[in-house]
Amino acid sequence: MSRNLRIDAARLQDRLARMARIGALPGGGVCRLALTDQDREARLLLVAWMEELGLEVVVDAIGNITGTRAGTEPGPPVMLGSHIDTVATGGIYDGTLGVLAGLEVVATLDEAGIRTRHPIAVAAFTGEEGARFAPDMLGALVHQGALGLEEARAIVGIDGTTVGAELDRIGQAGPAPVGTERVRAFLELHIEQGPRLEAEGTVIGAVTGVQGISWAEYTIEGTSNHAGTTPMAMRHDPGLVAAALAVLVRRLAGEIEGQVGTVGRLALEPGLVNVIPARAVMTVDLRNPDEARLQAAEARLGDELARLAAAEGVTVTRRTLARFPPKLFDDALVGRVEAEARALGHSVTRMASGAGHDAQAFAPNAPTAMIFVPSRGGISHNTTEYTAPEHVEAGANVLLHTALALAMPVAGEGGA
Ligand code: HGY
Ligand code: MN
Ligand code: MN
Repeated sequence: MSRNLRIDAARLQDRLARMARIGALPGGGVCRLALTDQDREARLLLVAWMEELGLEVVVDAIGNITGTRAGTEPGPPVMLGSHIDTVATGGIYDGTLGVLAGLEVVATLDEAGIRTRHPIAVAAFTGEEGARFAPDMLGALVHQGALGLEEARAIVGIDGTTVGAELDRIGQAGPAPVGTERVRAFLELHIEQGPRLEAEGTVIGAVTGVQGISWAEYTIEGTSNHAGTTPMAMRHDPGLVAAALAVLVRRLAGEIEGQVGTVGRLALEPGLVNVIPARAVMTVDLRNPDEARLQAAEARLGDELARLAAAEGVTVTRRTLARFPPKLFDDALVGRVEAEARALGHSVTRMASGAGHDAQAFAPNAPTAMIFVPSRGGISHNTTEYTAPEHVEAGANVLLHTALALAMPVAGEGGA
């Protein structure tokens, strides 16, 4: 009977629309940077929805929010998690879809009167994006003990604040301990944020893992001087080296298989038309599904940057912001996602994730898998991010049935 169970698509769309009003940008999209007032408002709404659903809500010391639906047996939950923080020019689906679809799974099971042997938990992790406070997946890493609480609280953001100060300021440091909770399995529904599913006309991605991520911040110090009077041979211009580094990042992406590279932030100081910069501060995001190739890209970039800096007579300081090797998900659980998608009549393909996700923090400790749905035009981290309602519904139904299979419905009850 539970095979016929389906989520309430309109209710899920209503929650997405309500959440999208928090941090809404004038032209569309949202800005809910981690631990800002907008993030706090979203957290309060999420907790209110969890309480309406009768979930046992726990907030841990790094601000991760977990709402748990009891099973007939105690024990580690099947966790459906993602994030509700966004980048500054974010869409309404990145992260938020996975958390609200988790609530929809709970509401659907409640309506059908289905109990499960194992608990089902819905989780929203602090600071997944890493845009304000690096690294990304910060809250999930602390939750799983891969990053220490005090180390995380001490992280300084792009605006000079710290995680701890902002967490305390918005009153989101909870009583629950971190680092020790284990789950029975971890599932994350997420938009693909890339072009593949749409290009192939496929509705569901059964995600096999996440590619390696290397984030670094470079501070390049030179000699500030007059733009008109300083002979070119006398210059020590960090702006030149920064520009050459950005061109190098693009070149590496063309030369190393599977490599992508991005310069997302670049600031020149003092940043005036007639002043040779004193300093350039920039970020480089390198990713590759293959660890050896990612290391080769890092080494090539380091070597060429040293040569550029020596030639221009500037100094370079590198600060690692995030570094994750590629992570594989649980093959059997990926297969389960495929099977549930097919049973629901959806096309499905196995694929790797180009983006980082909270799921990768759980992969070493529990069977973990992700479900992707298409992003229109492959666009994300952009206010025009969009996923069609039928794809939202399909993904949430795959999440429902995969979660139900893992949490094991109690026979003979409700829709079971
Ligand atoms: O950058 C990422 O891959 C993720 O969106 N945090
Ligand atoms: Mn995300
Ligand atoms: Mn994102």
